[in-house]
Parts: sequence; C-alpha cells; structure tokens
Amino acid sequence: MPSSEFQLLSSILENKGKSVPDILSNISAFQIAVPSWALGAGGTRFGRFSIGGEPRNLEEKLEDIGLLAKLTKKTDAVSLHIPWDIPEDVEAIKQKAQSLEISFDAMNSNTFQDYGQDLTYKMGSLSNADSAIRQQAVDHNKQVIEIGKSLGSKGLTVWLADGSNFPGQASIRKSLQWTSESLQSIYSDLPSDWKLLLEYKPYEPNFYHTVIPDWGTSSFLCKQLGDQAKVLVDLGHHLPNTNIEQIVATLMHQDMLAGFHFNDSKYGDDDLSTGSIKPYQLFLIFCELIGGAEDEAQAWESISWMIDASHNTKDPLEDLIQALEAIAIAYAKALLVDRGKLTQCQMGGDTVGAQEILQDAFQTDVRPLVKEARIQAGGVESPLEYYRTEKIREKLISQRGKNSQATGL
Ligand code: RM4
Ligand code: MN
Ligand code: MN
Repeated sequence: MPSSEFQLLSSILENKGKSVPDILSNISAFQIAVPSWALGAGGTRFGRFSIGGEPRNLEEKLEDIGLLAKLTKKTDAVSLHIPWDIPEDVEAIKQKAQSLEISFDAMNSNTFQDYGQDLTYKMGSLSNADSAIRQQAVDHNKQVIEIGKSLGSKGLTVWLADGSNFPGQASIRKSLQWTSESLQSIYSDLPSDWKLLLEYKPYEPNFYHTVIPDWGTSSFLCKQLGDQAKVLVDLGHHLPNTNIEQIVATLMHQDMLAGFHFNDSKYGDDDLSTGSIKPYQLFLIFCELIGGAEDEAQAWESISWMIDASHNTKDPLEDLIQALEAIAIAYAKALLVDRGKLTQCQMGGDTVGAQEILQDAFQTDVRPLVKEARIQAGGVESPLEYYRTEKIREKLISQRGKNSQATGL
C-alpha cells in the first residue's frame, strides 16, 4: 500500500498534467555506478582514520556494492581503478559480480602515483618530457583496456594529474602536444564499442598549471581523437562558482558529454557527498541534462553516471546511500519542471515566470516518489535506517576485522 504522502503528491502532480507512472519508471531506470575506491575510509593528505570492516579485496568491494544495490536499487555497476583493483581471477570476479547483478562500468587508469612501475610519474605521465615515461603511461592505459575487455567493461576513464608547480618548470605547449599524441596512441587500441572519457581539473595536485585544466581543452583533445572520445564532468573539478550547468548544456549541444562524476564541494575538489552543499546546482544540472536529451542534442543513454567522492568522516556505505538518494532527488525534481511553459517564458522574455517554474519543481518534496520507486523496484523503504538497525557495519567489522584497509586513495 503506497504511503499517504505518495498518494497526496501523486494527485497534485496528476492535476498538473504529470504522469506519475512515467516519473517512477524514469527514477527506477536511472542507475549510478559506484567506484571501487569509495568503499574504504577516505583520506586527506594529513591522515586517514579507519572505520573498520573495510573490504579487504575486490570480492568484498563487490559485496558492498551488491548490498547497496539491494537496498537502494539505484546502482548496478562498479567502476574499477587499476592497479588498485586488478582482478586476480577474472572468471571468479565475473561470476561474483553476476551473482550480485553488478556489471563493470568504465575502467579508470592510474598514472598519478608510483606503485612499483619502472619509471616514476613524479614529473607527469602522458605529458612527460621523457618519451619512455610517456610510453609506459600509454602502455598502462592499454593494459587497463585489456583488463576491462576481459570483464565486459565498455569504457576507459582517463584523469591526468599532469602539470607543473612552478612557472618555467614545463613547456605548456609541448606538454599538451605530448598528451595529445599519447592519447592518440591509447585511442588506437580502444575497441569500437568503447568510450574514452576524458576528465579535466583546474588544479591539484599541480598548482601552477594542469595539462587538461578545463572542458574546452578536454573537448578539443577528444575531437582530435574521434567520435568515441568525450568529455567527463567531475563536479569537483571546477573553480568556485563555475556555472557547471552551462558546461553541461554546451557539451550536450555538441554531443560531447561523456558522463559525470558526482560529488559536492565548497572550495575545490573536496569530494564531499553529492547534494550536501549545493543541491540547487545539482537540480539545475539535471534540468539541462533532461532538456538536452529531450531536444535531442545528445541521447540520455549515451551518458555515464558515477559517484566519485571520498572523505574521511562518514561510514562510506552510509555516505553512498545518502549520495544515491540525493542524486535521485535532484533528478526527480528536474523531471517535474514544466518544460513547455518554461520555453514559453523564455520565448516571451518572462524572467519571473521562468524562475517560478524552476522553483515550483525544486521546492517540491519528491522523497515520497523516490521512496515509492525504490519499493516498487524491490528495495527497502529506508536504506539508511535498515543499514543502522541491521547493524551492518558491526557485522562487517566482525567478519573483516577492525583494521582492514581497502585499497584506494
Ligand atoms: C581524481 C579524479 C579521478 C579519480 C581520482 C581518484 O581527482 O576525480 O576521477 O579517479 O581522483
Ligand atoms: Mn573524478
Ligand atoms: Mn576528483
């Protein structure tokens, strides 16, 4: 029996000409991948505080995501980071994932750390002045593609830490050219049904210049590569107050949006929980996504969704439950926008009317819709409450120990 809140909201929405069954099925269909590095305690460069019961290997990471999938019905895929999560036994990992109904989202390469490889990435990877180091980084990405192929993944996400800390340290133009050449070599190994998702980030870990600082640079590098390469928007990878919804609209206008890394931030790449700081921005982003898909600028199905957050105070499973819920809420609110009326306001220069339409959707409490969609899909009423009353973390600690530490940041 649906809740009385849901029934009330349904009749309000039906009166406004909205189809509640359509909204529910849109919410249920929307699935967001979880990265393999989000299941342990996050760290800052100052320290890391263990939460206990962290997954000790890839199998246990999959189990955690399987639990999230079962409770929330909002995730059905894992995004692996290599080398943090190299599967030792591919067949066993595939079977495990299948039994949990989890598929393999885009693979992430890692050329921002040293982990025992021959040559150091201290001075960069795909952009390094030393061609042998560039080649090593290219080969790593190609190896990640091979691992991904064996698992059934269909994408490679590249994030580069490359750049410089001081003026004069690197040639800005040459490092860009080398990056372009390295990416072309990686792209030549990309299977025809794969995507290459290229991230950008204005600063950190390099503080003077970053080789791919913004969506424009990422976009032109992708255009040099070909149709399968598109720009990945990580919400934290912008300077404060950047109009991210405009970036989304602009990329979709050119069919260049690869996907999202969801997180939230106050200042920089803070990797805080999605929707915890700027829920209105998240809503406006979804408005552009829905609008861009409806206007057939870019197909909704061509966009990938992943959470990319990691911080050091919450239980990561609780955090992921909150993030999945916040994303679904922002999406559901954006589905309520009366797009026909909004267009009329835009065409007629009615600024006040346009704002009212967005506010009407944003101020609606859509939690009963999100809950109903989850229950209909077979999830639990309140995942967070379930997680706490069932004492899941305590159980994980008794199985895996107090000091287990997941691989990741
Ligand atoms: C970066 C970027 C990448 C992620 C790493 C861990 O800032 O967001 O997507 O793989 O962090
Ligand atoms: Mn990211
Ligand atoms: Mn990031």
